[in-house]
Amino acid sequence: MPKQRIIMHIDMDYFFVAVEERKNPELKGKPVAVGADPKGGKGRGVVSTCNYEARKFGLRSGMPISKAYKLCRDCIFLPVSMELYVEASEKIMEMFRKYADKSEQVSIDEIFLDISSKVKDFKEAEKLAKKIKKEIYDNEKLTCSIGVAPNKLVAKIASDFEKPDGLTVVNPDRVSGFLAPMNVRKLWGIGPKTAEALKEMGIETVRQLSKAKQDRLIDEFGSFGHEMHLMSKGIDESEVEESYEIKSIGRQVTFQKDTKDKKIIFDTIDSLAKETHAELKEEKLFYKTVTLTVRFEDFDTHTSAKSIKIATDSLEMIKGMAKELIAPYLKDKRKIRLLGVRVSKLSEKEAQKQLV
Ligand code: DCP
Ligand code: CA
Ligand code: CA
Repeated sequence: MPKQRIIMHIDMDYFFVAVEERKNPELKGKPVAVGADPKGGKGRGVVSTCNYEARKFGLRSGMPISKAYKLCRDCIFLPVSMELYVEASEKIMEMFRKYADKSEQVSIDEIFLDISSKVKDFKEAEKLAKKIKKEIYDNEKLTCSIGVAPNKLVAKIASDFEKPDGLTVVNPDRVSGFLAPMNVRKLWGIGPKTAEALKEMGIETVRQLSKAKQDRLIDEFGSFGHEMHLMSKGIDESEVEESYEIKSIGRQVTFQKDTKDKKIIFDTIDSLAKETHAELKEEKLFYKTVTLTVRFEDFDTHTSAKSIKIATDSLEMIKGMAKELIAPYLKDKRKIRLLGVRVSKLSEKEAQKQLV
């Protein structure tokens, strides 16, 4: 029998607004939403998320901002500061990853950790989950909800079970009982349409689904019927797959003295490209986009980028593209203060090889 896996799923609580509250503690305890400007109820766009105080008024992610405004006039609406959330996310994710054999970040605020070899049993896993929650709170002043289970499917459902600031551990022998009373919508890939079709078959809960004949499900839903049958029994063998967290690699340098000297500029591009390329090779990655950053002596900063269709790991290409990108800036009267070279659209393989 394969070794019992222990999987943890962590999801941050009301993430965007939590980060806003941390920045401005006066927001705490008040209904707050992040999203488009409601413009007195006439604004367009949607709510990205809101805190639990705002949820009491019925506000939800994805809700039109005009409707949110009608539901709660006193709600504080903030614009989306994506960079702020990305920065917070990167820090938190790095903290989580160190506890896992393998990790898989699935969105800006959630991650799966395979902790099978890091802990002896589910009791130890629970202790680790508490430790992680404390560490995130102490260091980042943010709360999260954690689910621990024998697989990803159940861990994800468990993290949602006692939100916010929750911790739910589902031992292997508790899996069936845990899932049984839940609505089938909790399972992966079962959206409103599938749920409606199941309802017509008299199936609303996971327990009812687990009792349905597999053949009947396959007749109705094809191969997904088979997956549904497995999920209803709490079976999910999908692995925690390391995803590449590295989004870009680059180097920049501020000159000792602002310069317009072409030789110095080109030599600097060459050495920035070389360092960037070395890290790229180390990570065994390929890129499609090269971005150049130029800051002039008056701090006016420009970035421009060039992309190629097929991913490569060529050093010459980084140098060449960066030099093409610098050309228009060399015509400027001002001296250059800082130069940066960055590669992005990273992948693990060359595009050509991916086709095979
Ligand atoms: N988000 C978004 N638009 C959506 C849903 C989410 O912009 N329709 C963003 C804002 C959220 C973040 O993604 O803060 C994470 O989404 P979650 O679904 O995990 O929701 P929250 O973290 O906001 O709340 P919860 O406490 O329910 O997890
Ligand atoms: Ca969340
Ligand atoms: Ca989430």
